[in-house]
Amino acid sequence: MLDRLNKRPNDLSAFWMPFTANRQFKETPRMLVAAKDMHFTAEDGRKIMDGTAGLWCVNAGHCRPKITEAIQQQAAQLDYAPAFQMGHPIAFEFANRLAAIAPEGMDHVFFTNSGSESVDTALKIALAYHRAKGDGSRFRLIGRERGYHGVNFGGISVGGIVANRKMFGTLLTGVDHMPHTHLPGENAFTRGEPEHGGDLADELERIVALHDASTVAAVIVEPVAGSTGVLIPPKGYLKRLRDICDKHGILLIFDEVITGFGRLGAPFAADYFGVVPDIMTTAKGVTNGVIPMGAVFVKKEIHDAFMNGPEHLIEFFHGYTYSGNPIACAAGLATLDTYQEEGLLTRASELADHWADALHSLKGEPHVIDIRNIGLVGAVELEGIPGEPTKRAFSAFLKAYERGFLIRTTGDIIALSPPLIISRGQIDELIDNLRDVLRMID
Ligand code: PXG
Repeated sequence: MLDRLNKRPNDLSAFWMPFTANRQFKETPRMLVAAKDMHFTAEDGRKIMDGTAGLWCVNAGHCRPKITEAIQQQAAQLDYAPAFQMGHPIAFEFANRLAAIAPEGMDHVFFTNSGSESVDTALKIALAYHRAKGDGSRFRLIGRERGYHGVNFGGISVGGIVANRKMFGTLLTGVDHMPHTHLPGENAFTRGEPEHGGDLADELERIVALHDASTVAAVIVEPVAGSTGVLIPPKGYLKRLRDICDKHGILLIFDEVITGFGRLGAPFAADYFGVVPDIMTTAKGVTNGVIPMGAVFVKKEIHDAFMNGPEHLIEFFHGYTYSGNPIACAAGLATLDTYQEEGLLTRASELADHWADALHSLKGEPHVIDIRNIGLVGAVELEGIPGEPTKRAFSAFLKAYERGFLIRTTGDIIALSPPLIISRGQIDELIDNLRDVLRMID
């Protein structure tokens, strides 16, 4: 019988792996079999430092006892309860606890199972909200180039990553995109928020003028774009988007799937930047990445707009079999306890300077053309090999893994987002390793 913890299954073919070069991976698999705090264990027994909190989700580090126990207990007590027209106490408790740490006024929480579902839920709430208010001509959704909002149809429609869109037909109609804010010429090697590009928010005015404000329902952006290589908003940019949306009665959605739960050093990016959206999408860190879950936060006014018709009728025709799943809620409550007991929702602010110093010490190393940082997020952009984009960064990824460090790459950008429990010494270890790797690759 297969010992699942310790042995590689001998046939890798059935599992069609997500966002993976399947054939290449299956030739030389990289298998993880255990994890604790800052480290994975690979199947050959090597410890691998997690420089990316899994996929930006394991904010409290791995296999935290409180979360593990909560899941075990909940699975033994109430494993599942129907999500529609039935309730169970901890879903309400968890929603209350989330609302209590959310930016002011974001009082209501809709549960999903992933970031992609949170995004599609948020877009549907935005459209239905305007209709509920008798403003059904507001049907347009505005995203941004280089935006990542998951992989469902709504998310790829407002998203701005060509590879995620081009294969999949016509997508949603009535969508437009603002330009991205990445200005490598002006802003290279900036620590924190870049000086240049705040005025790119005015492109929203132009798009709104083109379509007429009366047709625009919502604007969705990642406060810090993660997946396309850590694009940090220029100074004043988000505030300006907020003002333009307010002026035209357009809802502002922040996709905080990555930035939520302490990544920037405040509970949410909305807190960090002092700009509160109308709807906020989250997932990942909501359960420390341990159980799939997402949560969409909405302002009271939006929620209340739905609570109008006859009381026996369903107000919002939307939801998932696993919305507010008991085990996910138990994991989420224990995650919030862990974050709060250890001060993790603000710890990145204490580490941010050390993190920035360490990262920016890589300036001048081979291939490095830009370094960006905010909170406990960093990006090191490499010059691509001519005619072979992505190859150089991927070889850095492979070399780092060989040396016991997990990093992420997107294009020729290396992205780092370690668990928020990382020590200063471990930051140095991670960056020193990356320095060695940069010196080793072609
Ligand atoms: N919105 C944002 C802003 C995200 O970053 C999603 C939505 C979708 O979440 P789900 O749970 O459906 O995957 C994401 C996901 C990477 C990477 O390395 C980023 C994500 C997922 C996997 C890898 O940049 N972000």
